[in-house]
Amino acid sequence: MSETRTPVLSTICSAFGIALNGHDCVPFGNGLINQTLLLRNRHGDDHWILQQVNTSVFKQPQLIAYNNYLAAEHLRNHHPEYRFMRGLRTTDGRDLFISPELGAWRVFPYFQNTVSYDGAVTPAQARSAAQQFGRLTRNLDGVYVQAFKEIIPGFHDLEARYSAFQKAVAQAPADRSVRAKDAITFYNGQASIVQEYRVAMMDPEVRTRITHNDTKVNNVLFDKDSGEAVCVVDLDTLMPGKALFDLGDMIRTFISPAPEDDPDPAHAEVNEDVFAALVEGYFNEMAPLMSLSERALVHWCGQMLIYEQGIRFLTDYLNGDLYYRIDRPDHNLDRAHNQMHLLKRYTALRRPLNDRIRHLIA
Ligand code: GN1
Ligand code: MG
Repeated sequence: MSETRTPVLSTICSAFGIALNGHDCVPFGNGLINQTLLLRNRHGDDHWILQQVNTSVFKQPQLIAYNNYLAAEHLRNHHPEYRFMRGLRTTDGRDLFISPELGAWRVFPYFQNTVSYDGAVTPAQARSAAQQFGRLTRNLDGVYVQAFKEIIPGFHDLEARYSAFQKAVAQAPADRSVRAKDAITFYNGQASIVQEYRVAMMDPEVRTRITHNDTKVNNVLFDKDSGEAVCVVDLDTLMPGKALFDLGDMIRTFISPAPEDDPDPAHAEVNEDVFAALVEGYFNEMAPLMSLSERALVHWCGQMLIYEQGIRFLTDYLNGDLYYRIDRPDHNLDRAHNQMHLLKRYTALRRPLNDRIRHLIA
C-alpha cells in the first residue's frame, strides 16, 4: 500500500491530531494478528505507527491501553530515561480510537534510525535484545501487579492450550487429521511438558511479574548505527506473566536461524552461542530478581514455549485456520512441523546448553 490519503487514514489521523502532509503509508512488521502500518513523512520527521487491533483476538482492546498507561506512569516516575512505546492520545483524550465501521486503532511515535530483524541474529544482537526485554520487566518491578489486567485470559496457560489442542484433534475434519498425523502423534507424546508446567506454576518462587509475553526477536528495535537494541515494541500483551514465558519465547525465536514458518524442518536448528548470549543478556538485567526455582527452569522454559507455540499452530490448522494469518494452505501445518523439529533438537541439547549457562543457573 502506498496511498497517501484514504478516507480511513484521514479519519484515524485526524482523531489523533496528525496532520497529513506528504506522508506515505506502508505495511509494517510481520505481526500475525493485528494490522500495522507505518506512516512516513517524505519531508519531515513526524513518522507514526498505526495499528488496527484485531478485536476477535483482543476482545477488550481498551485493556491494552489501560496496561500501557499503568506501565508508562510507573516508568515515567521511576525510570524517566527508559524508552517506552507509549501510545498517543486522541484529540479528545482517549487511548484508542474505536468506531463500529473502522474498528479499534492505536498510534505510536516511530523511533527513527532503527531496524528490526526477522531472520537469524548474531550472539551480540541476541544478548542486546534479551537485555531490553529483561529491562522492561526489571523496570516494572515494584508496580502493583494485580492492578494490571489480563488482556487475553490464559495466554500462556499451557493446560488450557493443551485442552484446546485435544478438542481440535477430536473435531478436525478427516483430511486435516490425516495430514497432521505425525505432528499430532509427536505433540501428544510430549505432553509431560504440560505436567511439568502444572508443577512449575504451583511454585510460589516462580513469581508473577509484568512481562511482555510476545518476545519474538522482531519485536525489538535496534539502532542502525550502533547495532545495539534500543527498545521493545508490540506491547499489546504487556500483562502479568512469568519471566520464564518471556525467556522461553526468546529462546524459541532467537536460537533457530530459520523463521518459524520455514517449511523445511532441516532448517530448524539450534545456535548454541545465540542461546548462551540471550540468557546472559536477560540475566544482565534480571539476575537480582530471579529465584532459584526460576533459574533451574531456564532450559525447560524454552521447551515449554516451543511446545506451546507448536500446539497453538497445530490447533489452528485443525480448526481450519481461524486465528493466525496464513499465506498458503498448509501454512499453519508447516509452522507446527517447524516447531516440532526445533523442539526435538533443542531437547536433545539440554546438557550442553545447560553447561553454557551453568554460571547463571547453579
Ligand atoms: C502472534 O501477532 P504477533 O505476530 O505479534 C501471537 C503470539 C505468537 C506469534 C507467533 C496475540 O503474535 O502469541 O507467539 O503470533 N499473538 C497473539 O508468531 O496471539
Ligand atoms: Mg504480538
